[in-house]
Amino acid sequence: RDAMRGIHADKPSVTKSIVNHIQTSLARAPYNIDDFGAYQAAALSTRDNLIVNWNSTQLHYTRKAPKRAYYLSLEFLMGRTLSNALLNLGLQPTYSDSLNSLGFALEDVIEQERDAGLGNGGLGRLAACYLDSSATQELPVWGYGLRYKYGIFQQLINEHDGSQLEAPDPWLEHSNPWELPRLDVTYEIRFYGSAERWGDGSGRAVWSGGQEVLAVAYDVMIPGYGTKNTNNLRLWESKPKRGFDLQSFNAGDYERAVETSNSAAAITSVLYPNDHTSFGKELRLKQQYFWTAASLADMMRRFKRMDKPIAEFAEYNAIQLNDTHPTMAIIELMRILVDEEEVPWDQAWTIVNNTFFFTNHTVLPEALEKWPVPLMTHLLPRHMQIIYDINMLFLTSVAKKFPGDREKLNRMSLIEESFPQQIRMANLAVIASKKVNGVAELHSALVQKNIFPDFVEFYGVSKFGNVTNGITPRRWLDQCNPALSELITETLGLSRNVWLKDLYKLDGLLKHVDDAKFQQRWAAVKRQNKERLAHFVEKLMGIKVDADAMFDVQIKRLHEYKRQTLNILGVIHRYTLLKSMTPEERKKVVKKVVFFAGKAAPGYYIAKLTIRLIVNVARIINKDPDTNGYLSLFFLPDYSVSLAEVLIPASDISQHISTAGTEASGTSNMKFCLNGGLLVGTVDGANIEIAEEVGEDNVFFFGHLTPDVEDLRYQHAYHPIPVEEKCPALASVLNTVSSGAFGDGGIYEPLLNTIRQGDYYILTDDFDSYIRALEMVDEAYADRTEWIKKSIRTTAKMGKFSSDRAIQDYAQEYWNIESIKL
Ligand code: DL6
Repeated sequence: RDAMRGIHADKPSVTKSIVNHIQTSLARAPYNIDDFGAYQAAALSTRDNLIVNWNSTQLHYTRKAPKRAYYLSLEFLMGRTLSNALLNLGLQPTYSDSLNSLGFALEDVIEQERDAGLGNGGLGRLAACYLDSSATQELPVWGYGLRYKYGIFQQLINEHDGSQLEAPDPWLEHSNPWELPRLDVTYEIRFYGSAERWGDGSGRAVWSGGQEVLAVAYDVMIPGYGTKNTNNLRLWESKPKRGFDLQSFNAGDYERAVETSNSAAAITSVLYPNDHTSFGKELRLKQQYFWTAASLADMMRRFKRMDKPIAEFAEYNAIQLNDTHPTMAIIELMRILVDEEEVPWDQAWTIVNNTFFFTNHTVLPEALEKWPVPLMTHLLPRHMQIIYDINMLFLTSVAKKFPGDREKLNRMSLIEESFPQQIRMANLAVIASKKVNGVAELHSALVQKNIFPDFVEFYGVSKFGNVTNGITPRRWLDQCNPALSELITETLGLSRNVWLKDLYKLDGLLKHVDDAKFQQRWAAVKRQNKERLAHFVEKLMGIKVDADAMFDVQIKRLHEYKRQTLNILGVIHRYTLLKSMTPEERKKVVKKVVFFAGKAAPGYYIAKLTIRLIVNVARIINKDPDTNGYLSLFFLPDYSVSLAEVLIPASDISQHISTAGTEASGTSNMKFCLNGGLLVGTVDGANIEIAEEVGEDNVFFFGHLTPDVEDLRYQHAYHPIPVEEKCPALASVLNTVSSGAFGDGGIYEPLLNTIRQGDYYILTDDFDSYIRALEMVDEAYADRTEWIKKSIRTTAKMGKFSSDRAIQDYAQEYWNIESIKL
């Protein structure tokens, strides 16, 4: 049947299709092809298969005309596609066989693919997991994003001083086999110009003039696992509407002639490399409007083809806002409804209110987006009018409910009365959305209590909810850890298809926890993954890594709140202790290899200084003959999805040590635990729910709790106690760094001073209990059998953290959509 549908599913037809692509698409001779050529041909052949399923799915959705959900995200951190596509199509063994017969190994071919790095970190990777789960659950969900020409920058480490350097990521340099350019799907997007109100009380206006830019669609196929359903991620590229300005060209002014076309193309040229900070830059607002306007025009076109009355828009469309970045979509939908569809204002607002859903992903105030009113007025004059109108009506209703409470009006207003005035995008997202959610229980509670308390009071608590994040077990177990997946399948006695789609089935491992043979096999898989990582590091850095040692991993964006600084100071503490021991004493210490990886935003000085400290501490420790064999340290450059896929299966323990109440959820914590790694962490984000599932005796918790943090900060600000007094162990580590043990200590003073003065992220208060937690980790690791049991129990209880569960929560509780099987 597959062959009849045009799918290459058996070895002869796969081989034939690969050879065909080598000869035709690549115009090369099959005997003269390298691994990269083999990757290109295998990818094109896989793409043929995806296209068949994708076409049938889209046709099926159009025929069935169900309610659809759209996931609007400025970031989709997809990583590599070939291995994932083959896994989801169930064709990995066939392609492996075919490539073998052509003289290639699938593993080497897969390695040739460049990561699609269209995201900064957790928020973008979450979006990618949700696409995988939506397709797997056969839900009619599309993603909408931007096709950045340059993804997240490439991170290099300066050989001389150990600091981070950034280089561009031209990921589209070689053509991208996973996208389908849709030159037939284009929209004209306007910027600037002027807006004239009709003045008839209808709220309508005409927006004209300014600059028009073309949005061109590129479709990325998203195959579900174990289903033919293949969803779509539509990414927009900006192009000039007309080639270049011929008049200027003819007059000999070539620079001017290409100026407008360059400015149009610039909109989608690069991903902003900051997470958790908003800088209010014009180009970023242009990106946000360009993307949301093109996406809404596209949805509207699709809806109109259904021939339904416009009043029913929200019955057929749900739009999820991934953080505040897509909030302009709200205003754009109002504009389309009121100005173009002539829907009365109140009815338009009701439609908007039933269409949008908003997820908040951080409590850090610097991430709450605000746009200067003068910038919005200049760039999008009609949208500014609409924002004023919404605000006026909203504040009237607030004033009615809370008469005389001016302070409340000030706080809830969409406009902040600063100089210049600023538009508060989070407030706008809340008032326009049907539901607002956080991404883990604690975070959702903080969203209600600390970020939007006035809105909870105004609307009632039912508007606010929680959807704890999840991860796809296809990529984050089966694909990155095939040996463990195999062992689980065999032990559960279930087909892989079953438990990978119902992760709660992992629970069945519990009855094997005490089986010595199973424990040995479990340990052997971990060992194999550690050797793979050791090999990788040796190849990359030329240093041998002892796979017998405990592997301790912290991989995430560099940020003060994530406290990589606490970790590196802990490493220095351990190193100093080891140095002070006799050789005999050292032999009793658990051997440990510490890995860090992560990028710092290019303008984030303190985060970059932390990287520099880690790299320079590593240089000293790794060549110290006294401690060699007991402690080594690596900073692996250029963290990416693909690097995570090697690191995560190899970890014994991973660190998730944010100041309590600052990490919204975290998702790498889930990935480590799913792969049988244990967790040392604070009582924060999803760590809490992981501990609830796996049992607190399988997690190493430490540190102050969220309610203490405010008080401690107050204390630091008004009654500071010197570090020497509060935490002598930490003071001694800080002095070691200052004294130049890891290169010129003066360089690190600004970093150390964040702790000595103010200590906003409360390292002084948590250091002792952090070190105690690490000691407990050492003790637990010394008893290998108990450790392995903990590891098995942890994996067994990870069912809740599948992104399939999370996406079902959204589908049922928020979007109200149903699956439709192809
Ligand atoms: O929800 C996904 C992810 C969480 O797991 C992390 O805890 C959180 O820090 C991250 N938030 C962001 C915020 N960026 N913005 N805006 O990336 O979201």
